[in-house]
Amino acid sequence: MSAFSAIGEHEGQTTEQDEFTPGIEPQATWCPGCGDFGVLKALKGAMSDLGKSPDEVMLVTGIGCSGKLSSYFESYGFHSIHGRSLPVARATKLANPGLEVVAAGGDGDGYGIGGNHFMHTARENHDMTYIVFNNEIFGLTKGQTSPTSPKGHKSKTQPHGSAKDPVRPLSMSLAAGSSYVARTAAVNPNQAREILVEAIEHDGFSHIDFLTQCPTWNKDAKQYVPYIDVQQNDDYEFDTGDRREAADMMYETETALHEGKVLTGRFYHDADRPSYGQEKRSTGEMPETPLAERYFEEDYEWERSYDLLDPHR
Ligand SMILES: Cc1ncc(C[n+]2csc(CCOP(=O)(O)OP(=O)(O)O)c2C)c(N)n1
Ligand code: SF4
Ligand SMILES: [Mg+2]
Repeated sequence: MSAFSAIGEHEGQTTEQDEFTPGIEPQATWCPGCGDFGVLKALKGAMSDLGKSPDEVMLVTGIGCSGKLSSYFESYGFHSIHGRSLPVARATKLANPGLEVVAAGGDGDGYGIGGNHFMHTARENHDMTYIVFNNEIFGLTKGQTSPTSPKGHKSKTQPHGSAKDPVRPLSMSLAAGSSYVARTAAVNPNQAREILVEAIEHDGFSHIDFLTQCPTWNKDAKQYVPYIDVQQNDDYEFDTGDRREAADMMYETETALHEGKVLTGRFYHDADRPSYGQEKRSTGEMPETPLAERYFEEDYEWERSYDLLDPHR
């Protein structure tokens, strides 16, 4: 039995064993009922569906309960600092384009302190998948109001209720330039797994707003059930390839969430837009041999950027 069986697992339940379960910390220590378990399970399932092995994947996380994902998932990993998973993920992809890069963090991490990185990584269409665990709260630091907390939400930092309108993550993502945008929920594991497969396969910046309930610090929050899959429901017909239709659907979805209706699914997909790496390769600015490979060549002659500049021009 896992040494961590008292936390997050029921007595007698065995730890799931697969190639994406690390030997060092096989059992996640999130609280019982935490939505983060759903993300871990869906990610393991998606990687297995795609036939990936741990040494083909790099998972970069921010700080928060969500940031622990990289400890519980077997692959290359980097547990970075609050709001900074995306710059690390971008550098990784540029240095080693062969790696499947996934970045993950919380709503505070990605839509608050790391909002600037989110906007520009989407704008530049870096080829990676970004999972935002959206529990509408700062979980790790014990329940403060986050950028996605609904207006009026009471917490230790906003005891009279938040006076702020929450951010609209899907609309923000589309406006910034993400080429794949979806929302799923931990309570919807099959859809989550399918969406993750699509997002990882997409060549460009894929953003998934992943609704994850926090039963410990956000007791007022919905558990995100019942949910509606917009692709499975005739009331929601729109073209995920049409920016205007996608934008209208996203706005409706974000408004509905705070009225208690949970809409999930694929919202936008532009399969034609070249990724940042493709753009750079087409202009000859990306080296033929990736930086990660050159690093191990002992006699490689390194160029400095100032060597490329003509000072008299
Ligand atoms: C620069 C910096 N500021 C603040 C913190 C403190 N801090 C750690 S996690 C966190 C918020 C976590 O909330 P979220 O990103 O939503 O993740 P969750 O725990 O809900 O998964 C904060 C404010 C920090 N670690 N670093
Ligand atoms: S505090 Fe909330 S988000 Fe963090 S592990 Fe517990 S239930 Fe999950
Ligand atoms: Mg959070």
